[in-house]
Amino acid sequence: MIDPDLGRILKRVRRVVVLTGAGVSAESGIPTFRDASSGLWKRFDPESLATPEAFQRDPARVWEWYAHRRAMAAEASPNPAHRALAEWERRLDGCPVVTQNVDGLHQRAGSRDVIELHGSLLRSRCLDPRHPVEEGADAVGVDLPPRCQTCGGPLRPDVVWFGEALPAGAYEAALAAVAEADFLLSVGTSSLVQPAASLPLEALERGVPVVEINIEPTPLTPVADWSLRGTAGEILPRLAAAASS
Ligand code: BJW
Repeated sequence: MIDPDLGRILKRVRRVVVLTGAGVSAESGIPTFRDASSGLWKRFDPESLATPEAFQRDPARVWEWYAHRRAMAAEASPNPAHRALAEWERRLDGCPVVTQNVDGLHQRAGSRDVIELHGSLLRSRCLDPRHPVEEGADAVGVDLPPRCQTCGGPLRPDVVWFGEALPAGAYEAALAAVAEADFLLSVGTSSLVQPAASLPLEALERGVPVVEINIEPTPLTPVADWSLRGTAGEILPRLAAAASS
């Protein structure tokens, strides 16, 4: 049951900006980062894997983790949450998806306007930024780390590790999307990692309604206009349907 006030707002929205995190892909079978029972980082210590220093120390170990996650992403399919957003985009004037996920599932569901804040698992790049990014490089079954076709140096996943800057222009594009939106949804993110976690706060400062969808409370919960408790795959299709009814 959707709150009647929220239902009324949904019927009027024309441009929705959606911030997504690992929880959106959980129902596709991809473990989240910080969930107590299934979080990827209970089995793999993030500090030893998702930093540039870790890669310098032991690139093969870091690649092992990413090769495992690439294989998981390749086997996964978009779930009802990804599909609801792609369908919603077709009916609105705009529905940019600002994602912290690196699995490519929004694009595979059909979303066309996707801003990847933390890069993509599906690409690799040389430590030398002048060398071309390699699409779809497959780290499975090759000696790790895979090697740059230009210089033979070690490739790294084209993702953003802690302490690294976001891809050029990505955060600015996300801020511009927030500035143009009349509604912001924050879905399946723990709202802990900056600067992504600041986007809903930017929207609130502009008076744009903010709705959170999460199975657990987060630091955004007390300030969001609505915080809907449940899975993205259950709630997003209902919100999208309410918007078009
Ligand atoms: C469901 C569900 C279902 C489950 N339905 N919901 C102190 C203060 C402020 C900032 C900092 C600080 N110290 C350091 C920083 C900066 C740092 C940061 O934010 N750290 C915090 C941890 C404190 N940030 C950075 O370093 C960023 N860069 C930066 O700041 O650069 C500055 C700079 C400028 C110029 C030059 C140089 C530097 C970069 C951050 C990069 C984050 N990278 C990672 C790895 C990406 C690659 C990879 O995938 O391996 O990104 S870390 C990890 O966290 C990953 C995620 O995208 C990101 C966010 O996680 P997310 O998506 O929220 O997942 P979870 O697991 O945390 O939460 C899942 C949620 O879903 C939970 O709430 C569940 O309840 C819910 N859920 N199932 C709905 N079915």
